[in-house]
Amino acid sequence: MDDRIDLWNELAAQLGVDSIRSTTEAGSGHPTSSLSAAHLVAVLFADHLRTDLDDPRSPANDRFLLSKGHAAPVLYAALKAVGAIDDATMMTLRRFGSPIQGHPAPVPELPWVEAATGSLGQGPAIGLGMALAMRMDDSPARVWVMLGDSESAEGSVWEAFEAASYHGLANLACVLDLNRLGQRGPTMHERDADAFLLRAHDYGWQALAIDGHDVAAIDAAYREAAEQDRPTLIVARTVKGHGVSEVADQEGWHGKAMPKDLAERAIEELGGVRSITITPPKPEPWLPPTAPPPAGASAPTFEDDVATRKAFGATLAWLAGERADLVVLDGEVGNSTHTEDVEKAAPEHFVQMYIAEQALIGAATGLQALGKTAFAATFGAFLTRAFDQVRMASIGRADLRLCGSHAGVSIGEDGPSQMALEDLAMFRAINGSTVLYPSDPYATARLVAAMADLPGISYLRTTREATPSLYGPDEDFPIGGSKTLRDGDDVTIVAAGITVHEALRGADRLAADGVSARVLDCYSVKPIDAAALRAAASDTPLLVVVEDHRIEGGLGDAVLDALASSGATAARVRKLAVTEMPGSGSPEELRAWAGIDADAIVRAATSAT
Ligand SMILES: Cc1ncc(C[n+]2csc(CCOP(=O)(O)OP(=O)(O)O)c2C)c(N)n1
Repeated sequence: MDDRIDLWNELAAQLGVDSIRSTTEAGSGHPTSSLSAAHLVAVLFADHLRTDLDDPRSPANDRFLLSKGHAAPVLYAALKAVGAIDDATMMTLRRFGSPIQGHPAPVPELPWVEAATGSLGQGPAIGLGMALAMRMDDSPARVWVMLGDSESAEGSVWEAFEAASYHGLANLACVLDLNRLGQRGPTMHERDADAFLLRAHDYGWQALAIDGHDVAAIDAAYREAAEQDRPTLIVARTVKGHGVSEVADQEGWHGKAMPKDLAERAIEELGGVRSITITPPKPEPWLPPTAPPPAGASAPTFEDDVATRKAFGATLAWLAGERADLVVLDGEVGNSTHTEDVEKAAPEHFVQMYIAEQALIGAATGLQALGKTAFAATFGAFLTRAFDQVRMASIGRADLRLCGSHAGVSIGEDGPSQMALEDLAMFRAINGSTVLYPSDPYATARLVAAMADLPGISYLRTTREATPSLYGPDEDFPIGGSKTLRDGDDVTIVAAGITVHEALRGADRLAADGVSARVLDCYSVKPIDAAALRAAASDTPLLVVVEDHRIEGGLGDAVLDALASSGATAARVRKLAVTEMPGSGSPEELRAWAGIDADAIVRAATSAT
């Protein structure tokens, strides 16, 4: 044991020294946040984080998530100590083109990092998703999440805590680095460990406090966490900048690299540069469960008028029988989004996350990191409150399938608090995203099935009200495509989702007046069918783009972007969209009020021709 204690202490000193070396070389970074966590990380990597270094993505491996992602130098130092990266690579911290970025991000060169962190408060929910994935596969692996104390003011931390105990995730532990200081000064609770212990107990966690620089106590706490029948919080009392007397426990040193002379003194005080290498413990032998064969059932068919949200649920329920890796998460609105169809048909593929959208997206991110095909759904309006989680998932190269129901003013009487009116803009802005907005059940079914195999962040927007089928079960809906539902050469009406039905009504009325209108169903808002739009712009003198979304950033802007980047066009473009604050009313009244119904389309088409 004494040998181990010496090793852990020496390793912690090395992690601290390496954090100082890399940040001083970079001229920026967070050495003091790394020093407070050095003993905690050293004991974890040396004796508790069971990892097959030859197979970093093995589902049998334990996972470590640095929720306080700014302490990345200590993570990179630990990866060096286990031989995953070399010293030279570690020393490229924060350099242009280096995989050793300022905050951890899962780039191909770093398979040991599986989620992006650095926007604080997100690690616990991602860890929860990973722990869920492990439990679904009966894996004996565990998840360790390291949190900052100032970070723990984030509500998203506590959303995840509550969900983790509700789901009985004994394979999840969080280590809270209670170093008293945040970015600009002391935290709300400073050294009050009880503030966190009591809260964790209330949330159904096992919780204990230790001295976060006493390696024997850390080891004992990690062992205890692994034996619990519930998730565990270890509150570790630490000192920010520990071991370096000139900065320890001092304000004003957060996020600052030490100048060279101070770094030299600090390294000397910590006992100098070391080159200890450690071999992490091996994971327990474990074989992934054999996936049941696909049921081979046919995709759902639809009769009468069916809302696209209903088709979404029916398609997922079918997919659950075809794909063992499918997991569907609900934000306690499954009877609205229709994910309840999955809960009924295949409860083992369903996870209830309740009204905690940040935890919903975080958990989906963790599930997909461990190989699950995760779909998450709630009202489109409510996904906006998890936009940062979506943004971070995209930085983390996550494959997320998201569905927002109750799009636009068309939800009617419930009023504006329930209306998704900014969601297209939000999801279009995500790097590499796919944004889909089907107008009928068959388009929905095809697009949902396609989403299951799409990389990156994909978003499906669904409609509350029932709409007639426009297509048959054999119609294809390639991503990036569109459908020409009417041909014409006086005007092109570009629509998606609910406004496709208004566009068809408008086109019929225009036809009666002798105006021939082309109707494009742009079910793929991103990527958009630029070729079809270019053709429309050269064939017809006017494009009327109509959408149930705010005028900023939605379909209209997608059309303009496509035309602008494809070169000049002779056609004029008019955007019909929501420009003022809606209230309650019937869907028809609200579409008329917003100027996005058939009448408005006819007016726009004829006043300009
Ligand atoms: C959501 C979010 N808000 C603000 C920041 C900026 N920020 C980076 S580190 C930090 C302080 C973190 O303090 P703490 O969690 O106590 O970690 P420590 O560095 O003290 O270990 C802040 C405010 C951020 N990265 N994410």
